[in-house]
Amino acid sequence: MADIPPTTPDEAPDPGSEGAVRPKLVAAKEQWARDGRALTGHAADPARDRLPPGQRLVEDWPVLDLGVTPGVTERSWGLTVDGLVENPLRWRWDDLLAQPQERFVSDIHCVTTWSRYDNAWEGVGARHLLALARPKPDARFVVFHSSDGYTTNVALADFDADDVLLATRWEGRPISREHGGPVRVVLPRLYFWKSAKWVKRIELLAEDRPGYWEVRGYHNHADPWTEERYSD
Ligand SMILES: Nc1nc2c(c(=O)[nH]1)N[C@H]1C(S)=C(S)[C@@H](COP(=O)(O)O)O[C@H]1N2
Ligand SMILES: [Mo]
Repeated sequence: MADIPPTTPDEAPDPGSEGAVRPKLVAAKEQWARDGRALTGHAADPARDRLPPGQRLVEDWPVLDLGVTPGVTERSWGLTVDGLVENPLRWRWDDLLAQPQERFVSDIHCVTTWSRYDNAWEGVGARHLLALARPKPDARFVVFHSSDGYTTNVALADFDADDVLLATRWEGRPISREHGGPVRVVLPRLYFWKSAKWVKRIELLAEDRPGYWEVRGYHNHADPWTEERYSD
């Protein structure tokens, strides 16, 4: 993948963001990737097992991010869906709320080994968004861009699933700012770093473009059931 231009790792955070990227945290996570931390060498089957290999169950909900917290609010939030789509979208908060709202309960699996069961999410379904935006025939990849400067990439086929949401609510309450509110992606079948907090742009592409962790040793696909934690 050396010839694929990586997403600018440090897209500028939006004005009004607080904090700064924590270099020690980034260095530690890069080291985990080099060490192959938490790899068990076993796969598991989501049809039979609940906990993916190498994971442990937690009851609380840890906060994990680069250390930059955007100041985005419902009033200031905006989303662009662009790139290879027939109908680019530009939504403000009211446009998002005007869409059909879906609920989905799913488990979180973070590559740092915690998993959390039964998270009740509410928001707009990725399939609904894609039906409005209409990907062009050559669109095959998606990059999520966030207000803190973070990016992450997935295959369009992984975004285009019935359990993927642009989530605004968790357990019946607005998603807190530290967990990516007002709007975050929830893509439960992949490790949680693919679920962009504070999402502001969804870009559809013909070629894949690795995001922040994907250029720092983390797996491009990130299936927890086959331990796609790190790139080779
Ligand atoms: N915008 C943004 N989204 C992000 C991140 C980030 O740093 N910035 N970190 C990712 C990682 S590594 C994880 S594990 C989850 C953590 O989400 P949480 O803090 O709500 O648990 O968010 C993911 N999405
Ligand atoms: Mo993570």
